Amino acid sequence: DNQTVLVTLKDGVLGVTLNRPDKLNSFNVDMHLALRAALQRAHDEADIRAVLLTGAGRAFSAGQDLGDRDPRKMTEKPDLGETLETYYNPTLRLIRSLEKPVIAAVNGVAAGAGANIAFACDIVFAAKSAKFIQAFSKIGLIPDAGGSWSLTRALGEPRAKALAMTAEPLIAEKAEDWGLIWKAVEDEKLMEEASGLATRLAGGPTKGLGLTKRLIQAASEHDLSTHLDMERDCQREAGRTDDYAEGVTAFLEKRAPVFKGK
Ligand code: T3D
Repeated sequence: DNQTVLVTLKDGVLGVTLNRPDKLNSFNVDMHLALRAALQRAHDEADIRAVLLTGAGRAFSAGQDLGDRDPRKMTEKPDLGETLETYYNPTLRLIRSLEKPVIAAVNGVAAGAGANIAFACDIVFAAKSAKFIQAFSKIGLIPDAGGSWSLTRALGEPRAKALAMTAEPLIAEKAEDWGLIWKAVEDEKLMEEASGLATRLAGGPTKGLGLTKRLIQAASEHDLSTHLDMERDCQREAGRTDDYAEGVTAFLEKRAPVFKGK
């Protein structure tokens, strides 16, 4: 079976596994399209309330499949702007615009666009043996898949520049210390922890979580006053959900809430 992305749906969690382990889950056109279809499905189906993204084998993803970029087999120089626009950028936009939690379980090395796709996710767990590599500078490229944006926001210019220019591997525990990911966990606990949280969030107040994502992503674009207006509007929406009524009722009845995601 040569599916480049494996998809499961359980307890409201869409499990998405990048599946080209022999190539360290590097991206070819098939894998791009399959990942995009899975993310689009998460947008379209109300019973999907969280996404869990991981990789098969020993890597999360080694970024672009460089076998598909062999200059010795090309007659012209490639237009990589076009490939970003056609393949990487739609995926990045789908992850960021999905108003449901997207959790990454980084099971091994995440290099190039592979690292930056992980950083685009909402909550990133990484196995302690995993490392993140901004491999681009080794081959003369710039950090793409949102990396020059997400690294700078999370780390500030000094660390973002050094990671990008040196391509030095960043180990999972340091990525956690630096605030680039949520948690580095023991390798054997990775999937248990990440899927445990995905399942918990999939049973959460999906609308409220989605509005929370929207607000936090917009925060750095706004001044406080503009953002207070946005919080007002989002809270108005959250306050009208069935889940809010359920949350307060459950609190008053001293029981656990049962959220329906609307
Ligand atoms: O082109 C565009 O559309 C623009 C977009 C660009 C986005 C990008 O992501 S550019 C960056 C591309 N990625 C890289 O430059 C990373 C290349 N890979 C590595 O540096 C290393 O493989 C790793 C640090 C990720 C892992 O090292 P290691 O020593 O654990 O494994 P390895 O032996 O290097 O790799 C194992 C196999 O996977 C090997 O194949 P083989 O020899 O066993 O048949 C290797 O060639 C293959 N592999 C690893 N990464 C890629 C790859 N094959 C194709 N493309 C790869 N990116």
